[in-house]
Amino acid sequence: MSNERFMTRAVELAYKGRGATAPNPCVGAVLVKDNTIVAEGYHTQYGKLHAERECLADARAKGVDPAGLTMFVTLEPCNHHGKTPPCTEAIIDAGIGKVVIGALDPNPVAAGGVEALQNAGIEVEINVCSQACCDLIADFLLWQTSNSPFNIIKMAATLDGKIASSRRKPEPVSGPESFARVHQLRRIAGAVVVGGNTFYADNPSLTCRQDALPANFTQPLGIVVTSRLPERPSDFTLLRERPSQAIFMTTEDAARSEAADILRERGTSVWPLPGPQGGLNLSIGLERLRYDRGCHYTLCEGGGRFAMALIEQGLVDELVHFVTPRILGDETAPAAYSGRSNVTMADTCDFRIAQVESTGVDIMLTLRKK
Ligand code: AOF
Ligand code: ZN
Repeated sequence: MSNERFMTRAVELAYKGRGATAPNPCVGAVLVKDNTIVAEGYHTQYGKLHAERECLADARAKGVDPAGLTMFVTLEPCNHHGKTPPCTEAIIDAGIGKVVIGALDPNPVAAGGVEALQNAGIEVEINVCSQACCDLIADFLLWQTSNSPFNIIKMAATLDGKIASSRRKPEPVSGPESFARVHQLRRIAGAVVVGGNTFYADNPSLTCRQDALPANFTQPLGIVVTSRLPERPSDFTLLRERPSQAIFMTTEDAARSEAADILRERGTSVWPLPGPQGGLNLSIGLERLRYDRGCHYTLCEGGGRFAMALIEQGLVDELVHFVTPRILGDETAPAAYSGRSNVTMADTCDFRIAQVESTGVDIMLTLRKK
């Protein structure tokens, strides 16, 4: 196996911790002997052992002597005493011969690992699969440098880019495997956000529905972004079943209305958002979700206009787009991204494909801003 294959496995392991490590990064590590992976580890949860120590513990449990072996780790080993002692120490003490690193640590407090390892006589190679390893910690970088949650947009569309039939009934577009992946995203999300059109047309519950949810699992908050507040909250599943976990982000005028008071009496929050000409400044709403409600990840679902508004406002850190091999062929059916007019190819919003996965009969594209 090549360096890239080993690092790809480390990246895959790291993603298992996604959601649980916030606001720290997801990190994965593998130990290689004679061109074979002999031990693996990843950072499972905030405050717990780092990936490198998990990997060394796995080696010990399997009776593997790490001395002289090569460790592949997605992030530069930390060189500081934080919640855990420096990983550089553990690597040096274990007698590791070589360390291959995916991305350097952007956290100035923990950085310096490369130098510490080299000073101890360990061979170090950096930037192996660096794009994948940087993508892996894009959330961590954002949390360190801004007040925003990491915002994921989810979209599922037919080959012709449609998200529903023109009857707008809430029918599944993609297959069950894609649906399961969406619920994995809802599981890590502190809040699931939809636009008013989707809320009124689909009456969504915005919950994570998975078989193996832990008993203490907290459902994501349900957020509705709309200038129009519901008059009869009890008509809606979200507001009937968990009113205090729902938040309406709306105009300053609507937030002063009687409908807003009715919602508040039932325990639902109504947050006014500033915005010119009826448009809402969503970045303020998202930041408030992180700061008032501790949401590290937000998941925006549903609504082609809503998705386009987010993209135009630069509020997409990750776009998860499912393509299902079906064609509607109806121009009047709603499109995955809509609401603009008179645009030319010079005005496109451009992305880079970071990952392509098969989810049953569908394809799941993970896209990043270019
Ligand atoms: C992690 N997991 O596997 C690695 C990290 O507060 P601490 O002690 O957990 O340290 C967090 C810092 O350690 C983090 O900012 C990052 O720079 C570095 N590496 N962190 O949470 C890991 N390897
Ligand atoms: Zn560490």
